[in-house]
Amino acid sequence: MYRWWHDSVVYQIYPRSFKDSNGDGIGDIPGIISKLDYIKDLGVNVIWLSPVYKSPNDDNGYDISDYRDINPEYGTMKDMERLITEAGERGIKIVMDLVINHTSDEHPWFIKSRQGHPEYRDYYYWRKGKNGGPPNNWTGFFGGGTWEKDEHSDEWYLHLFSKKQPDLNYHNPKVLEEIKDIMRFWLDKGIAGFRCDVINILFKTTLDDGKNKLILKGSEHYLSQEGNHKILQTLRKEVLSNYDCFTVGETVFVTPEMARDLCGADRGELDMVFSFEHMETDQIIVKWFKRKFRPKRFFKVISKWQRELDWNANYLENHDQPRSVSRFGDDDRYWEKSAKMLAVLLLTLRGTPYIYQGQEIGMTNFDFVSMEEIRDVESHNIYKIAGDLHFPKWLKWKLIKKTSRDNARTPMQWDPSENGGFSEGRPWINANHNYTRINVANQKKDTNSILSFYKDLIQLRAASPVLRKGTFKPVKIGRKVFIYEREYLGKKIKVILNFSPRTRRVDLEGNVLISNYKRGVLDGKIYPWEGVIVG
Ligand code: ISL
Ligand code: CA
Repeated sequence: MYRWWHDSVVYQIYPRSFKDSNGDGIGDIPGIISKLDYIKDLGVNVIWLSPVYKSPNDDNGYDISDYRDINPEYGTMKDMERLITEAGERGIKIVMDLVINHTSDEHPWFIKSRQGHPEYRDYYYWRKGKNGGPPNNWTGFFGGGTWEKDEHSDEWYLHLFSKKQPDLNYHNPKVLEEIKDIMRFWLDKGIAGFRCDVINILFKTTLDDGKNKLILKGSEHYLSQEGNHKILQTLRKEVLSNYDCFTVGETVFVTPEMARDLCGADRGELDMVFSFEHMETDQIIVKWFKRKFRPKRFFKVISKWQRELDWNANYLENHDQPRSVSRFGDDDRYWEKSAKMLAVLLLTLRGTPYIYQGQEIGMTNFDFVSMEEIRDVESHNIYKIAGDLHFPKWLKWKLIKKTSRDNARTPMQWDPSENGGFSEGRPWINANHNYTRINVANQKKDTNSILSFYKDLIQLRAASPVLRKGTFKPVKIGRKVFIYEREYLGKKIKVILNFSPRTRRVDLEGNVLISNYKRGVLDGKIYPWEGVIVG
């Protein structure tokens, strides 16, 4: 059934790095409110807001210590309510980040649990150690083990992420009751749904040792388990179905079959999911070991997901991924052309497009030179593990430089002033020095800018039922050129993308609806890094 969010374009805001309004170097909610007209002008109608809840910021808000209050660094609950209202006045809905696989270890539930409080002990997984070590052999998402010993009780608690992010125990029905109340609390404030953090690993069927493998040992005991489906079905039935809202699940290691299972009309647990396979084509097993980006491999994965899943959540970057123009395009000689070409891909696929803050102006990977500038707990964990494995310093930095999540977390670049106009104070993380060249102010008035091109594409998509509702059919998956066709009620649109710095022949003619080169007709050639829509 067609819903309003099928027509939406979503803009993701990472609040810590978006806009600082009070000079403390930390982005905040009043800062976001001050930029609502900019977001409206871009043409998007949903904001996905990464966590703003109370948190000690071990994982920048993905470690929540109070789900019903706002991190004072970001503002107050009044500010949050004002954001929902003022966004609504501009026709923009707010989607919050629902992080329910784990809480912060500073959440009152965990504090009481750790103290052995009978009501809360079983909110988490506590187990005796084995042979003086942890209860099992599982390994975590941030590298290393997944158990932290608590001297007080001589037991260990489970954490698939950092040790300050203890996993909630959904075998205890009280936990799900708490989550339902939290979701109703926010939906009653008028938000339009949730981006659901690692939503397919909630239920740990057993805590048995995992099979021997290189990463995430033990994941066979918690990845997309039946208990997970039951949780999502309950949340859909008892909470979400009572509101006009949508959910997009972040589902690690999901396959198209799992995704159909999660989003299929019959089960209808989630409305759409972020998959990762297209983000894994330039890595070797884990993202820290890169291999050459091969466009053809990338196109094949994109095409597979377009064909095998009716509705995708399409993205090329987010707060966990490197910047797409640096990773899939050319952030040097063909910076503008390749950023625009990637925009054509994102906004012409079937599914809901998600634009990450700064992507619309072609922000690039950071220009940091050492670990002193890195803020990400994941990066520091990996750097330490590489050190324990006696990797030389140059290799440790090489692992981090291209893959650190901080590549996407440098301050949004608003203008050429100090720190890109993000803050009057010293930012919590260094700005990229290219803010003098790459910023909103330089691009707003330039009809040829990446920002203007995103606006044009978003408008084109809004006016085109073919792009919003049409089918997807691959026409050519070449080594560097990707051609596909969208079709709806007999109307066809072709998209041609050149992931290379060379002009190439394409045996296609037609009227150009939009291209990152100014031209009206397709003349059998596609230019360097060209993205063109022919209708
Ligand atoms: O880093 C990643 C992208 O390749 C993933 O391993 C990511 O850590 C994983 O998908 C989970 O991400 C989500 O949960 C984490 C949080 O650190 C991430 O920011 C969030 O997107 C724990 O809450
Ligand atoms: Ca601030």
